[in-house]
Amino acid sequence: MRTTVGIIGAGPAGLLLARLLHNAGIDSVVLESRDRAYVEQRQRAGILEQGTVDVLRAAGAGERMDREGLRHDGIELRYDRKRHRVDFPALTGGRSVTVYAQTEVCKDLIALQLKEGGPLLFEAEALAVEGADTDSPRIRFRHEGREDVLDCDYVVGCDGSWGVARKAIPSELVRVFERTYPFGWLGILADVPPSHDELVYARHDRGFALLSMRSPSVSRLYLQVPEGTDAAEWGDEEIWDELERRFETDDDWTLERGPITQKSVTPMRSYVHEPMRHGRLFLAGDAAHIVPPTGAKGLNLAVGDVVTFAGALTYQKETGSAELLDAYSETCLRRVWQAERFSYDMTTLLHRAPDATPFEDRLQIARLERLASSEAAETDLAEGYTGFPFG
Ligand code: RFL
Ligand code: PHB
Repeated sequence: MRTTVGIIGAGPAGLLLARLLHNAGIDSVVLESRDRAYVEQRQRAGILEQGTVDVLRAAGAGERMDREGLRHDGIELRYDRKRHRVDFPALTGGRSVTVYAQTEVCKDLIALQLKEGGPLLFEAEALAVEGADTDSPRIRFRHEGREDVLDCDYVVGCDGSWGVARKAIPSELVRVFERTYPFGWLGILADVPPSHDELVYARHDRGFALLSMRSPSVSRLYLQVPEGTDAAEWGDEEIWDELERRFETDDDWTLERGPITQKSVTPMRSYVHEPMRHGRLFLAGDAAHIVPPTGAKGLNLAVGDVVTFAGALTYQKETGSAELLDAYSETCLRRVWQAERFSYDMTTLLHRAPDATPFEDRLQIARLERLASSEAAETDLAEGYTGFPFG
């Protein structure tokens, strides 16, 4: 098999990249180790930045998102039993975000790819990338019990945080920047209308809590839990009781309960792999960087990377110049580090570390009070949340 761009991974990064290349008249093959149902049902991100929405729409993948996605013009910060709303359009010159689940983005892109795009092979596991620093890199992969080779002009590793692509970059050229957090998120899906029409980010002495949603009838909620927690340790009523405590306010706001249909724990990590390119191998999305989910940035960063790659390759095709491809890593990393900073700030603003001192507790409250009383501070949050420009 041979193609122009070999793409490893059919998460949002790989699927959108295949779509963007198809629209630019560049052929590609996507190799995905899991089956289609698994990829379509993996519960993850929920928030699309304005820029991501614009890209999906322009790529012809926005039809259902435009019908079913929920536009959100703000979030609520909750602390000390008080509520403070951050109004995005007012602070950012009209920007907002959209609640449309990653599962739905993936379903839409898979359907389009199978209908109009190049090959998308499920249960095709990439084993290694070879010849990254030559003009003809290859992906060795296993599909239907056989080993095969995909010869490419370029390889893009969109294979997530545990992928194989980045292993093809010689370790002496790599720098990894990393931080783990001593807590994780217990996430639930519940068949109950969200108790608030916008997301609620709550700081509480017992730990962080987040109220989000998947649709007008399905809530998505998260609780900060100690690192290493097993979701099975938490009973359903116990989860609701704890959420209720952390969201409590002085007014008459109440949390509606409903049947919990899914429960899982996500660890929290910040990670950046530099560089994001070696020869003709490019890394995109979680394969190159991880952010803790507090800033809702992961999927949006993946979109930024593949938009940058598709633009650079198109430019090369049209002008013969590899200038933008050569600048890929630097271009992406500028945006990545802004998102790392933002996600770290949101995480440390709202989570309670197990060894937090009373001094740090007071500082968190002071930071929140500052956000609630200064338009400059609030604007900084609104700009970060609605997203930094691509490219
Ligand atoms: P993915 O989605 O992990 O996809 C990688 C794909 O590669 C496949 N793969 C391989 N295929 C072939 N051969 C191999 N050797 C392979 N190894 C792996 C995998 O099966 C998979 O299909 O990475 P991608 O495309 O870079 O997308 C990144 C996003 O998934 C991720 O950043 C977000 O989900 C992060 N995230 C959030 N991002 C947001 O922008 N907004 C949010 O609100 C948000 N909330 C979240 C999140 C992530 C969470 N978890 C579970 C980590 C909430 C949570 C709880
Ligand atoms: C989600 O809905 O899954 C979600 C929303 C906002 C975040 C993280 C996750 O910051």
